[in-house]
Amino acid sequence: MSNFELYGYGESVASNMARVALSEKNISYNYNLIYLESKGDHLTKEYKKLNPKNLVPTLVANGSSIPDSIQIMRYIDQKYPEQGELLFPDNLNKERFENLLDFVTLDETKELGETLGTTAGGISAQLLVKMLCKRPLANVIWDYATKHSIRKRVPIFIMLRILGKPPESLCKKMTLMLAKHLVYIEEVLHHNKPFMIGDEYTAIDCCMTSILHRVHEMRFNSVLESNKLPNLKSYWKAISSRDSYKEGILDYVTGEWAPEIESLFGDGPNTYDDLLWSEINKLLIGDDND
Ligand SMILES: N[C@@H](CCC(=O)N[C@@H](CS)C(=O)NCC(=O)O)C(=O)O
Repeated sequence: MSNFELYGYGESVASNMARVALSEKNISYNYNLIYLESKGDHLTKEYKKLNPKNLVPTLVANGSSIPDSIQIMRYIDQKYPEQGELLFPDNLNKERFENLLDFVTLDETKELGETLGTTAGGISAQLLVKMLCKRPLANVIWDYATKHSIRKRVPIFIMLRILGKPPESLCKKMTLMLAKHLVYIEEVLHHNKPFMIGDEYTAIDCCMTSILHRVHEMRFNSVLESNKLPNLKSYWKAISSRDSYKEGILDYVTGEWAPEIESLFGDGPNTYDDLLWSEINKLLIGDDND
């Protein structure tokens, strides 16, 4: 029997971050699937007691609840420093580490698109709406208006459900921000070392595994396989071949998204793939001219 209960959703960037970290630390847990937009399990009274923000993931460890992916990583790393990878090594440049970590976390206090972490959430807006549309409008309005703790999200969710798809301007903005942030990551990885911060695998790489999986899942995968971004290509190859990619992400996919992704893109790339590439090309030429 495990002492840990994890509450999460398969196709959730933050849940994937936490599960990759748990896998890297070789920690087993009982898993509780919390459906988000399609069912609203995160809005129940019971779940809110565990996570007052109504977000996933939450780890319950010996009766205490830890309601955030990065807090979960810090907790398990402190509790088991000797087990698996050390996710927060103390021999590194602390400021650089925290800045990069901040750039790759899914921080609900930041604007969508401001960082790579929030952009990973933003590029799946079409799927989020598809999930919301599985429920009657009245239920969505009632649940979000009366139960969601992050008040600023309430009108956004309701508006998206009414519209039935995200505004084109939002999808374009997220695509442009993705281009900018990925070109920055390409530069960060220019150090010719295997991981984001250098030779050590850290919490930043747990977050990056989840983010790049989302990029892949949303059919922007050509950016992860292109020689125009060679550092990103070899980095993705390295992190996606670790056991934690399968154990923390692939093994937990609910399957709710796959048919919707297919209905959006058929067997081709994301509708905004050309926009992504034209922005990346512009940014790369700009870098060459510097
Ligand atoms: N800072 C939090 C962010 C968690 C978060 O935003 N989770 C999303 C899924 S990836 C969520 O629960 N969304 C549900 C909602 O906003 O209603 C963490 O890293 O755990």
